[in-house]
Parts: sequence; C-alpha cells; structure tokens
Amino acid sequence: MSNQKKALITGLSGQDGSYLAEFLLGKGYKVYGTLRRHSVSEAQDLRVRNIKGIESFYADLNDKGSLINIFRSVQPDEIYHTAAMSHVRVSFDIPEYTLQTNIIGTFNVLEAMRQECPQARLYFCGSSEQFGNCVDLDGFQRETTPMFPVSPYGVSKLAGFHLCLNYRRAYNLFISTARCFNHESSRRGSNFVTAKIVKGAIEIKYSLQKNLVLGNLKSKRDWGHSKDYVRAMWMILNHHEPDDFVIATGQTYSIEEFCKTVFDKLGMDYKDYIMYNDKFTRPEELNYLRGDATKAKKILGWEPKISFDELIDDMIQYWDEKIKSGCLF
Ligand code: G4F
Repeated sequence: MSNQKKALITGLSGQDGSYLAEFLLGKGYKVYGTLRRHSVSEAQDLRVRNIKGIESFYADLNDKGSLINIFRSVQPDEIYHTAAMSHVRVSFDIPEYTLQTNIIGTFNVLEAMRQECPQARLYFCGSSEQFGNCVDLDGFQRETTPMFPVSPYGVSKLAGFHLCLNYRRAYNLFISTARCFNHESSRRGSNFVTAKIVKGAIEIKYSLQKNLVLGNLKSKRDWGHSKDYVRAMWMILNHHEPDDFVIATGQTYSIEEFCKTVFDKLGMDYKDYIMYNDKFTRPEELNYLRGDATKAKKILGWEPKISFDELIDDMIQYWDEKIKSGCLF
C-alpha cells in the first residue's frame, strides 16, 4: 500500500483548481480532478493541459451518480470542492442554474463523500459574497460578521456553507470552509473585472481597442492572489480539526483605483478610455469588501505573500505576452 496522499479537486480546470493541482503535486500528492464537458474541447482543460501527473474525470455537480462513481473509485484522503457557477453578474441571468449547481451540486458532493468516503476531509470554497453588504463597525468582515447575501450566487454560497456545517455536525464528517475574498491571477477569466481591465488596457496600448466599457467603478474589493488562497485551502484541510475561516488580504481598493493602477503602469490615463454601460452593473450590488483574516493567521499561520502590486504585474505580464502572440488559447 502506498503512503501517497490522494487529493480530489472538483473544478480542476478553474483558476483555483489548476493552481491547487500544481500546489498539491508539489507536496507529493496524487491529484485527481473533475472536468465539465465543454463544446470547445481546447477550452476544457486549458489551464491544466500542461500539468503532468493529474488524473481527470468528466463529472458534473448536477449529476450525483458521476460524483459517486469517482469518489468510490478514487477513495480520496482530501476533497477540495472548488467547482461552482462563480460569476456574480451572470448569476442574475441564470439564477436557477446557479442555485441548482451551487446548492444541489454541493449537496451532491457532500452525499458522495458521506456514502463513499466518510473518512476523507472536505474543503468547501465559500465566498465573501456570502456577507452581502454587512460590515463590522471597524470596516472589516470576519467569521462572526452577519451574512445577508445580495445575489443568487451569494445566496447559493451561503446555502452551501450551511449544508457543510450541517453535514459536519450531523454525520461527524471532517468538513472545513473558507469565505475567500476576491482572488485573481493571470488565470482569471476575462469576464471578471480585474482581468477585463488588464486585458482591455493592453489592447488599448496596442491600438486593438479604443475604449474599455465597465459598470460600477465605485464598489470596493479585497483582492489577493489565487496562489496564496490555494495554499490557505491546503492549510485549512491539514489543520487538526474542521473549522471555518475568512481568507483575505485586509486591503481594499475601488474598481476605479484598480483601473488607475493598471493604466498608470502602462503609461496611460484611465480617464481617457473608460466608458460606462449599465449592462455590466448588477440589480443589487455588494458595495464594499475588506476581510480580516486574523483567525487564519493565528490558527493556521496563513498570510498572503503576493502584494496587490505584484498581482497586477503578474496579470499585465501574462496578458501582454498573450496579446502580442495573437493567440488567446
Ligand atoms: O470581478 P467581479 O465580477 O467579481 P465579484 O462579483 O466581486 O465576484 C468574485 O469574487 C467573489 C468573492 O467576493 C467570488 F465569490 C466570485 O466567485 C467572484 O470570483 O466584480 C467585481 C466588482 C463588482 O462590484 C462589479 O460590479 O467589479 C464591478 N464591475 C464593474 N464593471 C464589473 C465590471 N465586474 C465585471 N465582472 N465586469 C465589469 O465590466
């Protein structure tokens, strides 16, 4: 019998899933992951195609049988449940699918674990969207801050979180959660605001676009780097008991400040290029996020290592090379 630990990642091809796979391979794990079928097969495993040593399976959170089969055959030691319908604005367009995938999908993952590998440990990727517009008096959100989500996505993540707590208590399962604040990287999809701004600014720099059309510039986000956040996920699951954490940098910037920083770095004035279209706003907005990760620091020794500036530099370098190469895949 091998002593090699087995990790199973739902959402392997996502930003977090792909960084997590690399991180766990580096720690000596055998890594398995689930992929959702995509009609463009090149897009299906884009972020993990070049990572050697991962075993992937087709699955869908809405297909419990697919999860049960995989959990039964892999018998993982650790399960990282990162798969979700993760776009907040889109969750207003496809609310039923969002609730189905993120709530029933999480229920399906928990049931597959309970039935097939109850000895495993499970990490649930929750979100700062769970807080909605609740903020403590000192201007931070933390584990004890009330949660009143303002989007179908936020509601679905809060429900998933409560399902996890219920399964932990009711069936004595090792299930841990984090409310991760926004985390970005060169692998961030370009329909999220950070990657959209960086990609758009570089296209403007090369005269491929004239403007960048955005929605609400006033909201504030606490942005970290995905690589720091996947390290936190592993630390959370390797703590001696299941628990719930906030993972955040503790710094907050408006979308406008993010634009200014990116355009400044590229030698341009963002005010000359940003245009507004309300199709990029949300029916209800989450105005302000700033997380207090003191608990994670004290209990796990976790701290972010990559600064806001380094995050933006990483994204600029990636998109600059991509756009110069003319190949976005
Ligand atoms: O980049 P966003 O789409 O991220 P959002 O909504 O904060 O959600 C992300 O972070 C959550 C953690 O809090 C995750 F759970 C979730 O899965 C996702 O990763 O939007 C950020 C802000 C919003 O206030 C939005 O209104 O940017 C504003 N914004 C302004 N113009 C825009 C745009 N957002 C997008 N996507 N596109 C725009 O053109």
